[in-house]
Amino acid sequence: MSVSIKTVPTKPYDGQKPGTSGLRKRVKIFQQENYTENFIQATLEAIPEPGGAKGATLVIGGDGRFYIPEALQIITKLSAGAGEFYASPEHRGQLYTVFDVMSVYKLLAYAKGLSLRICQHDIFALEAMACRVSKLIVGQNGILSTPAASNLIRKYKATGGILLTASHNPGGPDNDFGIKYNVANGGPAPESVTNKIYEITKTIKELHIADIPEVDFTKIGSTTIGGLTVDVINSTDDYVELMKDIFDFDLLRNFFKSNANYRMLFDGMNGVTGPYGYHIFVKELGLPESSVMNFKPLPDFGGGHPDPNLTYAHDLVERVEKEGIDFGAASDGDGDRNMIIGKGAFVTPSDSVAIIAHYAKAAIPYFQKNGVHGLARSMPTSQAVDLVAKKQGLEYFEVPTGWKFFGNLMDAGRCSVCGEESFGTGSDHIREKDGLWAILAWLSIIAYVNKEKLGSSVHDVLQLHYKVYGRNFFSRYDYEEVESKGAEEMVDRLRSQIQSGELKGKKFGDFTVALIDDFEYKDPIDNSVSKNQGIRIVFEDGSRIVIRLSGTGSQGATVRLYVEKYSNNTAEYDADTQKALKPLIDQALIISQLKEYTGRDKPTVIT
Ligand code: G16
Repeated sequence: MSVSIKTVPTKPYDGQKPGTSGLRKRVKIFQQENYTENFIQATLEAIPEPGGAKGATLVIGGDGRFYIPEALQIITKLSAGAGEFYASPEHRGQLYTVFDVMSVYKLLAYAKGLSLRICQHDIFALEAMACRVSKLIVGQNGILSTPAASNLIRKYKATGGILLTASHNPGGPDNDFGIKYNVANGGPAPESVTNKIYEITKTIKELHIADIPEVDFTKIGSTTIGGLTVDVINSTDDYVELMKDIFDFDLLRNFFKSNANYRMLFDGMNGVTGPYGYHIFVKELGLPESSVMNFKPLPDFGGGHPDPNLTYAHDLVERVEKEGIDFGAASDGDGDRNMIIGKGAFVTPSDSVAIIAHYAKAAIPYFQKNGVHGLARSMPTSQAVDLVAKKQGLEYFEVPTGWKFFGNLMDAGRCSVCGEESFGTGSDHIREKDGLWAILAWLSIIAYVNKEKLGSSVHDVLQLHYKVYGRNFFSRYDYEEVESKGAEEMVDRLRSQIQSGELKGKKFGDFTVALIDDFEYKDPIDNSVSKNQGIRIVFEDGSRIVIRLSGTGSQGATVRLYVEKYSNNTAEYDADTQKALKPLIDQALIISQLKEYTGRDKPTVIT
């Protein structure tokens, strides 16, 4: 099939800088003329060497949100058109045919010394053929959870992937859309790539769009358009196969069978994990369909906010308490976050990673086979996992917020389990955090502790852990969509206090400041340095507060205030988190002057 490439003039848009995890904006912004096209073409151009987009295989999919169907067609047309752009920049603006197979044959014949006539047109064609994206692997209906996409990139040795998601942000015509690029290791692109994308978006002038009919992504199968192959695949199969390799599904099935009264409820929050959860819990583990709720991906997530925390997953929380369900779990819009609860028990993500690390080798076949080589957490995450690492004699790392920072450590074999306070938990089986993996890890732990002591609950697992390690009380206060100016001034003021050193040694209530800094991270593998990653105030008793601005919001600024206090007083292990942290939170508000700068006297979400 012959494909013609249209060269379309475009103009740069401001603000196409990818944040913590890709570009996230309101749908209406993405719908502006060429806004999405600019960003996609910039992404294709920024694909790292060797190779760049030339002959690339890209995994494409998203969380089912509004505007994905349109974005899929845009990606296909730009992928089919990208080659010409790279091949012949000096010929930009020309409209000509590429992938004319006859032209290519003629040129090859010419190269071999045969006397076939060849014209300039044929040379363009050959150049283009050598340079464009060669294959897209797309989840059926554009559905791929973020962890499933990471797995596919690794499994099929793809060049990278374009993920269409704004994660936990609400969807629909008036809400958010997002695009992020993942590299060959399956993880989010590092800053070197995202910065390059941003630079290209600032100067982009032309788009190179293949003039091809729309591709039908509803049907599984393979299509070839010019030199581009589009494989539409089943969205869940490869991922479920991976989970079956990692966990002992027979053991889990037997656990539920022999504990017929043990009830679990999974909330897909009408995000992408519904079909994956259904496949795993209902089809594989044999649980009744009533064990899964909100399992149909909807373009607007059913009007909900697909963020698995106590505020937004309130339907699940309510049902677990009301119906006395033993194990409750939820995942976010794109399936990389998770929340674990039990009757009367909420597992903070910080505790979750520590507990999974503690039981990894005992309860999960993947770690029995591969070992546990090191642990890691993001800076604001509580230090509970550090305690596990110390006890097990493992290396551990504190990285900035953003899953991309774990990638190098995992690739170097120095990190096996890691997590973030933002409901992200995962391991080196892929290079994204993985909501369903965390839920299966917890079910494996529950099955394991029940072997030792029948009837052990989520609450019991927490208490057992605190008895060994002590408890790191942790909470995060989010102030969403505040005015950016006030939020930035608040952070600037703290930064100037770091410079002046005026807070060091100062007493706030019962807390004396031991250290204040703006977190900086030097990657131990590639030595890259990431500065200004959050204000850290550590007190003499080891308690800490952290303040940073979110990199994932789409409107105004979101201030995140994190507080942590350690206790090894057994009498406190069952205490209410908010009560235990109140004195520290009060001081955090005084030190930051958050109310004065943002005008908010209450957070939007407390986790
Ligand atoms: C993304 C990143 C996470 C990060 C989270 C919150 O998660 O992948 O690493 O912890 O955002 O970031 P911020 O505090 O800057 O908003 P997700 O689930 O939104 O992709």
